[in-house]
Amino acid sequence: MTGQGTLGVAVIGAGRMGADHIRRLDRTVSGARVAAVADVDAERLADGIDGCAAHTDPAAALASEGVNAVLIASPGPVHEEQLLLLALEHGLPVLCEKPLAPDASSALRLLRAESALGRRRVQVGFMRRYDTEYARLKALLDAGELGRPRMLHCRHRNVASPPGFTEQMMISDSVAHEIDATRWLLGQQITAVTVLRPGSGGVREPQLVLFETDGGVVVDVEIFVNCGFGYQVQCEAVCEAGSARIGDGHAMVTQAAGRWRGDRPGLCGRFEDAYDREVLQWVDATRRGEVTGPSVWDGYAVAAVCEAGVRARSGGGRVPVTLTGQPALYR
Ligand code: ISE
Repeated sequence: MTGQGTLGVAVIGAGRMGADHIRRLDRTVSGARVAAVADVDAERLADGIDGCAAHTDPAAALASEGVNAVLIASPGPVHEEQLLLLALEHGLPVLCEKPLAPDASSALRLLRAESALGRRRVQVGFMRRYDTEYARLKALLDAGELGRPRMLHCRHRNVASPPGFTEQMMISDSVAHEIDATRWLLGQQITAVTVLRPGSGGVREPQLVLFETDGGVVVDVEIFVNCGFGYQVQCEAVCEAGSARIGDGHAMVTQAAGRWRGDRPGLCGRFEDAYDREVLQWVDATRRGEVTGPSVWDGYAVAAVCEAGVRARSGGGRVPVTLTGQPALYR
């Protein structure tokens, strides 16, 4: 689709993220409508949305009237099959929630399939790039005012992880954001990963994940997915001539009885705007016939670093990351 008309989006998979995107497309983002939903709970989710078809089968949702783009929010392991069918066989533009694929070889197959097509169809949902604070930090680093970056110190803390969240997912689901943010902020590739797991026993956290980049920058990430005290995502860039930190955010500061207090937003509050901006920009670009956001190459590079991180976590020490050559389509 190019230019005019409302984008009819089929949302595939309507768990927490998918349901959130359905609401966003229906109520917040202009220029698009939810034309179909595919999920076991599709009837309920489509209820009340004008002209929205409900299916359990993604292929049936795709065939619904008025569908000309797809938002995939299903679990990572089924992304390859759905992307190959939807984006690469039917040529539909897709916004695919992270992870692009559960492992590097699956991501590599998608990379090869899209580059054989010779045209970008897929955007990967690394939404931190759409966060105002991250964007300001990136602009500052790009401007070079602080000199070259030497280190990034990142903290990623969740109040509690959902049921079924494994230790491996601390890397593939949570640190995946810092992997993408590191590559994007620095414009460099991650070349090695080390994971330190202090303590002993079952799920050991917080853990420290270290990246080395091809530009000589070292990045540390504290990942703590059951910290119990608040959602915190911080990043401090230490450069040759200064440092800059984001993520200290608080919604309101109260002063009373000789004390001050700041309220910390939760996951949705913290990144709500970023998700809105991500989906809005995807809709706008898709209507112009373009794909502008994080690419399948980014999704593949993150998957490769995650895989190295998972090996490093299970006793692999310092694990190097080797990427395949970057296809011309993504340069
Ligand atoms: C979750 O999948 C997210 O994307 C959140 O942004 C992150 O904070 C959380 O750790 C992940 O599990």
